[in-house]
Amino acid sequence: MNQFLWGVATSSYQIEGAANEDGRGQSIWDTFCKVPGKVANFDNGDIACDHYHRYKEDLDLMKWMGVKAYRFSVAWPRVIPNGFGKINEMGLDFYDRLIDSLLEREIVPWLTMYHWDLPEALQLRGGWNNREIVEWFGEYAEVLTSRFGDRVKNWMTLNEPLCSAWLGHLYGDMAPGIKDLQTALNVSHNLLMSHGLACQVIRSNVSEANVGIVINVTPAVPATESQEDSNAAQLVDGFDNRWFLDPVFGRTYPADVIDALGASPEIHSGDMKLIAQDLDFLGVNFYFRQTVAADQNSKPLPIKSVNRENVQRTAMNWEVHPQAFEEILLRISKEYSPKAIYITENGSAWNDEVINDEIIDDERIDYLARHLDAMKSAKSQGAPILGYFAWSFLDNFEWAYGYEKRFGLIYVDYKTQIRTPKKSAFYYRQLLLNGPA
Ligand code: IFM
Repeated sequence: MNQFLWGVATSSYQIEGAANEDGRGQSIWDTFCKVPGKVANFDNGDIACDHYHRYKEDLDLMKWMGVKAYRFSVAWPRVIPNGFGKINEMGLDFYDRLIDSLLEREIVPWLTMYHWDLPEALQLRGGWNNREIVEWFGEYAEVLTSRFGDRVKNWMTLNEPLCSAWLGHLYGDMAPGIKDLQTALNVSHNLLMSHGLACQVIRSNVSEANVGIVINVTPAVPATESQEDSNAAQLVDGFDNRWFLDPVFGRTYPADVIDALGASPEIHSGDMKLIAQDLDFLGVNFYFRQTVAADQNSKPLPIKSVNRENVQRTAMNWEVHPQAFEEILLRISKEYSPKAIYITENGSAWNDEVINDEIIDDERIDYLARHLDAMKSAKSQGAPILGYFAWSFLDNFEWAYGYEKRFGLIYVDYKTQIRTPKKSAFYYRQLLLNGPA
């Protein structure tokens, strides 16, 4: 594991704050947070971890931890407040400072272009449901690559398109809070086409670029041995995993899912080719596995989630199952043959408590250790895994859960903004300093 890349990850809306400073435009999350009942405690990202002002202190902590790479995202409305057209130089300046400060500390920047904070101005024009967004995203990619491409070589187009499409447009649990199947399907397609175009822009503007997309994979297992439940698990796998992996790796959308939904995205000639770009790596985000059963009364798919009993669960109520991580890494390697895999997110939320200025988060350490073992095992069996980014560097705004759920290796006291490394941060540091076995 000598050349293995060890890092930490965050995203713009979850940590930056400074939502109304230096010309930043509004994002769909600023709007969504104001909708009653959508976000716990009416929390929002206005201040978050105040990383916009405290980034140097944060990068010093990263350096102390010994990480070699930092995965962050750019807030589209901070750099192009209306989504296209006029550029906000002050927004670009912030990321210049961030990137330069990383390089000064010999931490390699890994930049995600889109981690869910769409400019609200674009949402007013239909957002991801408007095919024109492919061009808007292309323009945004031009701006980022021409400004940062001299110093940033590792690029990720989208983070977890599933969440933008299904959680944002089918279930309505995330911004922009739409609940419509056809919209969600078109959104998934427009997201993936935007990814395709952005890859082309990166390749043409950045020398020696390392280009990928980040997909969250959630294995689905049947609740019982019945054929019906096994079919249900297969469908959920199709909807959650294959739907995004298949087209990115040159296939069509999964036919079994389209049949079961009785609906398909609006696909034009040439679209699938645009999506299927040659990638240098696949970013894999993994958190848990899901158990599902057949349910003929459920829509849009005849499936339901089942709460498996007597299993360990995180504060998100997600089942802890490292073996599922190993299995899906091996499956992705075998079925899609990515040139390289980076684990771009993996981590867990627990009910952390500060006692005598310490946070003893043994459950997080256990989760981390067992998932790293699973990853190493997949790697030793041939999965081309080249790096691991812990989610998350800091406690942060956990979307609909607000600040209630803490995923960080570093504890953030949101009243004082004091950062305190948890026991897991010391564990990760030790692991990186000793050079993991
Ligand atoms: O906090 C999120 C992140 O923004 C995307 N991946 C999952 C994390 C935990 O829910």
